[in-house]
Amino acid sequence: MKIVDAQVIVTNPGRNFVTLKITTDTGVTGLGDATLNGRELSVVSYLKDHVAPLLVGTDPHRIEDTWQLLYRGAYWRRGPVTMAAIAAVDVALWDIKAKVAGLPLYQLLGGASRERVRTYGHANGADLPELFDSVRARLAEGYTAVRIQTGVPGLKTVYGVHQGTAIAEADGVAGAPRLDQTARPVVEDWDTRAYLRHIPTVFEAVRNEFGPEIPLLHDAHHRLTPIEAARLGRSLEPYDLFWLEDCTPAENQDALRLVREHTTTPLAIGEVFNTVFDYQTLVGEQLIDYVRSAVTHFGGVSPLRKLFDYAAQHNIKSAIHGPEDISPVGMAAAIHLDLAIHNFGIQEYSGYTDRTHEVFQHAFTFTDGHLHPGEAPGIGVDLDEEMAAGHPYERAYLPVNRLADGTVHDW
Ligand code: CS2
Ligand code: MG
Repeated sequence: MKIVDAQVIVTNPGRNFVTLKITTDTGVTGLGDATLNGRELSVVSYLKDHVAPLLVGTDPHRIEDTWQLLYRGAYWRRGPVTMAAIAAVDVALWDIKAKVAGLPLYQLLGGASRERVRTYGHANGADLPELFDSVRARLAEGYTAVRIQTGVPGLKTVYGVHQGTAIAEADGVAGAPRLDQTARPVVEDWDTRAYLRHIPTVFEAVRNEFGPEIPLLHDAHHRLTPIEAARLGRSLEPYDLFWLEDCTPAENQDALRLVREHTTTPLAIGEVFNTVFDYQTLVGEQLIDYVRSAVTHFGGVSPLRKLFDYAAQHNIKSAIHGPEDISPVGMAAAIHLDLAIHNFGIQEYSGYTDRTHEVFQHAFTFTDGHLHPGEAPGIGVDLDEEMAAGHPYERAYLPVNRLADGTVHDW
């Protein structure tokens, strides 16, 4: 079997998605997600100009060899662009292998370790009444675990909440970071002291309203120093969080040691990480509880499986990044992996616009807050190319974040 074509398809059925389609001489095709939110076209070029010519003529069954060739052979290793491109190839090749075997991908990864995959959804509100409505909406959709993000008094716009309107309602997609279609980043504002004062009061109110059972999560989105993060973790302990996410910019892995020493709130990190090397200290010293990398940004199913096996030795669980900027192709790959591994924790899932479900027809299903990859051979996603072409790329940025004096802060 040989690869005869590798095409990159860009479509915007509500937001930009980049998909690699690999075609073989037997007519079997495979899809991989290469979406890097806000920097999409860099991965398109990486794939089209540099990777596709290397793939044509090679054996699609040699997934590990192709992965190593693209990773080591480029000499310039790691980084989000490189690893998103490699991820797309890896997932497309797994899709082909599983289709040839006539099995859903999870069967090739060891088979199901559970009946279905628990997810969490996003609840957002500028203030408590709006937040409570949003939590109720997620519960009504069937979610059994909810991430809580709110506005902070005195700040106009905060991550997860936009201009006094819960993003879920504004964009029709739960938790979607608002993209500025005029192609300038939205500027949000930030005050760490105000945030640290406010957040424990929000969790107290949510627990009073919704009770002790429901798992609650929170994303600090890389904005705190280690000592601030330690304080937040400690102040949230009475509210029994499922996790506190990205409490510091975690590329400094040593920072988490201090956080860990001061709080028993579980910690989740890693959506911006690309390789196992980003986790060496964090996993090796058991400084975190959940690894957050996405199939799409971590080089694919092959290396993420290896990370999960490494994490398992340290009692750390999976929590694959699954916002709506991971396409249904990347999401499907994640769900197969979730179903197969033993140390599954939870899967993030915010749903997609109706148009996205039309463009990417998928076998995976969402019922009662749980996902299942379905039984279609491969990863179980088909891309309607004609429809995709009807929704062309639009330049869009993620927001940026500034302090009151204008200083750029982590977003
Ligand atoms: C977030 C993401 O889902 C999450 O936990 O941190 O929404 C993140 O902001 C986006 O994926 C950025 O593209
Ligand atoms: Mg996050």
